Parts: sequence; structure tokens; C-alpha cells
Amino acid sequence: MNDKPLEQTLVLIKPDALKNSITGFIFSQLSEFITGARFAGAKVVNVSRFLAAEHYIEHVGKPFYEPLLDYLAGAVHYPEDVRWKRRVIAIVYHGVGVRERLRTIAGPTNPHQAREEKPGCIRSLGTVVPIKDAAGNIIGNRMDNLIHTSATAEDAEREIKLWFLPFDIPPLMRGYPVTTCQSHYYYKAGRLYQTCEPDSVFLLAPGDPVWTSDLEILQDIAQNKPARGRLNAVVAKYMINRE
Ligand code: 3AN
Repeated sequence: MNDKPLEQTLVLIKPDALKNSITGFIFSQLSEFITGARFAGAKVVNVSRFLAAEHYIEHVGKPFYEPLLDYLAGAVHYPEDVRWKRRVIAIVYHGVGVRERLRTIAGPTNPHQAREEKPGCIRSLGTVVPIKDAAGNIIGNRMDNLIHTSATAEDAEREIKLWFLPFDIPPLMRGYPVTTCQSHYYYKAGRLYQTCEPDSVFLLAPGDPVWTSDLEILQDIAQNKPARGRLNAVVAKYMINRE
């Protein structure tokens, strides 16, 4: 008997992995045969800074934060003339003990450390790039480490709900409570609306499935109550791959 719980985790295959064509290697390493992890959801995402900023919110203010956003958004590996190549593959994996198993295969955050401590792990194929200030002094490192995997159960829930709509995951594979929306919601310039405003982004209509915790946040905001979470974390996934 395996005493580890059935769980889900978010994997991001980052732009450096796509550019260097090691997606096949990564998928093999994470395959159900090796890890027991099953696909619950997958999408190709042109990552906006809005989404990247929300994904890495815990690192706001650190010297590597802005370079990290550029990296995840693809601006580091794909210049302006090939913007269309700026993509991340986002996957929800589902299985017994998958979070820990996939993090072990990914390896340590820092590719140098990964090469020393776990040669052969995915991140051992990454690179570390110095970050310089305007005067040319090194103020930190950008870690181009090819893959993200959720660290904790709480991170996995936050991240899966950040990148995926309930609609993106087959109903029987949804890991978190879903409810049915009863109102209209729109977003524009940091504010939530319940009517369609010029240039607003449509989020939800009555009848749409929505993560229950997302709807609670929207309801709190609409009723001017202290919200149980961040509006941007709800909105980001509704803006994925929109012009
Ligand atoms: P992991 O991705 O291994 O879970 P986190 O969640 O602590 O690591 O950090 C998210 C990302 O932020 C990392 N993948 C890495 O690119 C970057 N990062 C974290 N810590 C540092 C650091 N001290 N210097 C540079 N980049 C970092």
C-alpha cells in the first residue's frame, strides 16, 4: 500500500526548455511510466508579465524578480522579432505523491547546485546568468532552470488555480471545489465590474463553472468586503492567450 495521498501539481516547461528542444526529454522524465503522474490539464501559454508577476508574487522586490519575469515571459530567450515563439507549456499532473516525485526529478533550484548534487536531474541542464546593475556590478543571478514544479500542497493549489480554469481540466480530474457562477464579471485596469465597460475583459457569465475560492474573492470585491484573495490571481487565467 502506498500511504502518499493522491494529489496534483503544476509543472511549467519554461522558454529555455522550448528553445533548446528538450521538451521531449522532460516529458519522458515525467511520464506516467516513470512517475505515476497522469495528465489532468495542459496548455501552451504566451505568458504575460501580469501572469508571471502573479506566479512569482512571493519574490516581489528581490533583485532577481524583474529578470525572472522577463525569463518566464520568454523575453530573454526570444527577442522582439520572434515574439510569437514566447511560450511556456503548463501542465497539471495528477497522481499519488506526484508533487515530491516531480520535484525530485526536476532537482535543486540552482542549476550549478543541481549539477553538483544531482547530476542528471532536469535542472542540471540549466544555466545561471549574472544580473548586473546599471554600473555593471553583479547584484544577483537569474536561474534559467528549464522547469517549475509546485513546492507544497498550498503552492500547487494556488498555482493550478492561477493558470487553469475549471473548464481546462476534465470534470472528474478537478482537484479543487468548483461552483457555478450566477453573475457577470468583467475586469479593467485593476478593477472588477459586473457590467460590460468599454475595453473591459470578460471573465464570467451565469452558468460558468468557476473555482469556488475564486468566486468568493469576486463576490467579496463586488460587495466591497475585504477580499479573501488577490483579484489579479483570479483574473490572470482569464487573460491567458487573449490579444
Ligand atoms: P523553485 O522553483 O525551486 O521552487 P522558488 O519557488 O524558491 O524555487 O523560486 C522560484 C524561482 O525564482 C526559481 N525557479 C528561480 O528561477 C528564482 N529564484 C529563487 N531564488 C533565487 C535566488 N536566490 N536567486 C535567483 N533566482 C532565484
